[in-house]
Amino acid sequence: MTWWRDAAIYQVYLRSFADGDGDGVGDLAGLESRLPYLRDLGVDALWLSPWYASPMADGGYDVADYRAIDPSFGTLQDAERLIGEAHRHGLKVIIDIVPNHTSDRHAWFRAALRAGAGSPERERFHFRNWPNNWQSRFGGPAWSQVDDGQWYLHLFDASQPDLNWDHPEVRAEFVSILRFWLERGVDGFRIDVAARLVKQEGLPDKPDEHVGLPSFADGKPAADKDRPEVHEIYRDWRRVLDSYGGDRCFVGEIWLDDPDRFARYLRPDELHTAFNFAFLKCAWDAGALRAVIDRTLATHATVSAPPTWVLSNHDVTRHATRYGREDTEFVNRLHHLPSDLELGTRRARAAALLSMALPGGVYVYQGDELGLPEVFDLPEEARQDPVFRRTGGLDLGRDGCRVPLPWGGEAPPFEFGGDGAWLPQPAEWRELTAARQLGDPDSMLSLYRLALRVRRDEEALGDGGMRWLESEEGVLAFERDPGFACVVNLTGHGVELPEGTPLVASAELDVSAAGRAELPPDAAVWLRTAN
Ligand code: TEU
Repeated sequence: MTWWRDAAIYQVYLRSFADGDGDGVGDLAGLESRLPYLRDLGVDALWLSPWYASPMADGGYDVADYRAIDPSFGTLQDAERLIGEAHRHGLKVIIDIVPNHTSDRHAWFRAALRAGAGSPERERFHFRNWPNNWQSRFGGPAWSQVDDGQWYLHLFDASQPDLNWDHPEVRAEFVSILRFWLERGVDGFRIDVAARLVKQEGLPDKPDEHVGLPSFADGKPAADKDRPEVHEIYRDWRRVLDSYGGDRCFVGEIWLDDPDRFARYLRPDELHTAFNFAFLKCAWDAGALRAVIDRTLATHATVSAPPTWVLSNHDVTRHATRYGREDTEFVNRLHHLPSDLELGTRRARAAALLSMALPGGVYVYQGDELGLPEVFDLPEEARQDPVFRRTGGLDLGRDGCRVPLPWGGEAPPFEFGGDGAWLPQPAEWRELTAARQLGDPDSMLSLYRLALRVRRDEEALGDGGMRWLESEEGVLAFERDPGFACVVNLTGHGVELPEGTPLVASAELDVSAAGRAELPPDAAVWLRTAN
């Protein structure tokens, strides 16, 4: 049994977490000062979004130097201290690795620009004399032209040139980068766009490529995705990782809809875990959720990998907002749709209990524990996501889920640090600060703290199996041994609970005169059952 099989992992989006030096941008000093908060929240590990030296054209997913920390976050020494301090607080540290592309400021890309067409320096990237029809995931063509007329491939922003993974130097370099950080004590890596990296030889046109807005509906193998050779890379990486002891792990960011293709990444000699985006994308609907849960468990059983349960991250509209919409089907474009935040919050509370009760690991994106909603009305000049720019504002992009955390106080920046945060926080967040919620037993934060503590203490939770209990339509009820049940009510009316003692409830239970407890709509409860 290893920690990553059932860990609660908290995603830190560093520049929006806590600002230690007062420049309005989160940093390592800020994170270090909040480690007690994270320990008390009850999570087991942190996943830090990229902290490397970067021009921040894509929030750090554009890496200029994989062995240096961005000065806005701190120094390499600060990072080493952070790893040690996190460990001292009982928290593992997973860092982000971005192997599909570098920044255009990376030494290799600068050398490639200087050296010119036909040079060996250009072979580490995908330079050609003419583009193909591929589109960027952020909108617009996936090719940009350089001064001498050649084009280079970028599946994301033009500032993120794709590396050529057929090049032995690229492969060797990433093994060396993994070693660099393993030697500094990191406990694992989150692999950015893990199914990409390798491209089909000759970079042929894609038959079904369409010009348009970015989309998450890209779950199919293609010339630029899920190539068989990518698995060789992870087998190599796994050997390297395992040589540092068996307790470190990989988590893959894999947007593939086909469960069998997805599971191939989780074979015993590849990645340990991957984000469950099928769950993240699922509507707030009992039938749909049950189908996703069943499929997830079946898929992971074939490879003995633990599932993960993810509700939000730094790329998607926050789930308190998504769940408050009339139609909770996941939408690709992050446009503002009307959302009832009270309803969304009630459902987010229930979803938290559901995700933490299911077998495997669970992810908490910073701010989930405060019930933060998506922020739509950001001033245009504050927006930084390249998606916003590349789509000419037709897609608002992802800044709205990256607004800095409100820690305390009555007005922005809510003790985030400094005079103002890099993205302005809504004034209403005074109701949602961590400080205020700590003092309120009914707050989202109090629910997360209680549930994570129970989850940690409760033998039945975490890794293992589950069994559906009989229930009426619209109710999810399952048992985890021994004697632990979770019931989620997605109907529009109260439902009678099975016998048992409530341990954690997302909403107040109605107790009838006859003594039987009723679970209100859009609520969940954990019960200690008789056996
Ligand atoms: O995201 C990969 C990705 O393809 C999507 O989640 C992307 O955000 C979406 O298609 C945009 O509409 C990863 C990172 O999580 C993301 O933040 C980075 O921007 C991206 O890779 C590039 O490194």
